[in-house]
Amino acid sequence: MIPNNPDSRVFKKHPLNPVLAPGNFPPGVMYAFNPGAIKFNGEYLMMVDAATEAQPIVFWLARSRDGVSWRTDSAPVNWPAPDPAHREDCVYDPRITKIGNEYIIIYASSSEAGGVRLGIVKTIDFKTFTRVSIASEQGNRNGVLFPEKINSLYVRLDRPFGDPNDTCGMWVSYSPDLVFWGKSEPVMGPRSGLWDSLKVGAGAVPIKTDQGWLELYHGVASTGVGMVYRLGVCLLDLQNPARVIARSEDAVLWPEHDYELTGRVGNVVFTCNAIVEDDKTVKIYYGASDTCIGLAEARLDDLVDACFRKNPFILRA
Ligand code: BMA
Repeated sequence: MIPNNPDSRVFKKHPLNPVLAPGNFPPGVMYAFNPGAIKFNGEYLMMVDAATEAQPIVFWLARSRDGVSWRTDSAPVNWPAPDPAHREDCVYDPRITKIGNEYIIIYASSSEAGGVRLGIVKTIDFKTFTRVSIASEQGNRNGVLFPEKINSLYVRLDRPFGDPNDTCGMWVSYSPDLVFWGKSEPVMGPRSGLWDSLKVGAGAVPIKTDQGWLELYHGVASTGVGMVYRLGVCLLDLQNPARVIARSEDAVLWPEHDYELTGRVGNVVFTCNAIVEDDKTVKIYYGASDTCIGLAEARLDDLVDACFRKNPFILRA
């Protein structure tokens, strides 16, 4: 497929995409996608969803000096034993937030008996991982921890879906200790007629800017070929992140190439990370078709501007 005018886009996809694929892992890994990513010890580090044909997903680390060529560990992460109250059968979509010298990972903890909940695990060295909590009721995922406390409380975005009447939107919750969570309120929901009309959920760890918290989120539309996952941006109030300051009308990343259109689940681009470089370039390592990982880069200022941009083709009253 010939992409439409890639030069004018906010995000530029790397010409060597996908930069990490199942073939880079030891045999048995069939799909590698949706990593958390961060800079650690002067290198780029990804914690990847690694799935076997048999379905369960484990987390697997990959490291890179230049952010483009990656080497994978020889074995999956030594994940802590499940919480006795919630037996994990499967883990996925880790988001890594650094606070002080700790890396706090919020992920989807799924169990046949207990449904999908948010799990929290922390590490300081990416060798030993310590369980903090199972931090939600059944029916929640896409948990993302802000990089600093607001009004002395930890803050997270999440996506409750336990109630069939829920509109599958993004919420915010607060905690004094990463164990007890509350003060929950909705942030934003799907928008009828747009690319995010079915569901929206948090993506990357929010980036602090002068204009607000920049959040890269995923939006889903239901189409004739099934669900399509794209990425968009919004700005949230620095002191009250439930208040949306601006939200892009257009998606900033969407599936278009073969590796994004077909795979374990086709028509998906999905991010759990955004790395801000010193020169204010933002790198994201995005899952493509739940199968492999692409790299895309944007200028931080352009992402903030995109939050305010209107789509010229929408008919307005
Ligand atoms: C979401 C999550 C993601 C996945 C996406 C598309 O609900 O499960 O891990 O990438 O669906 O399949």
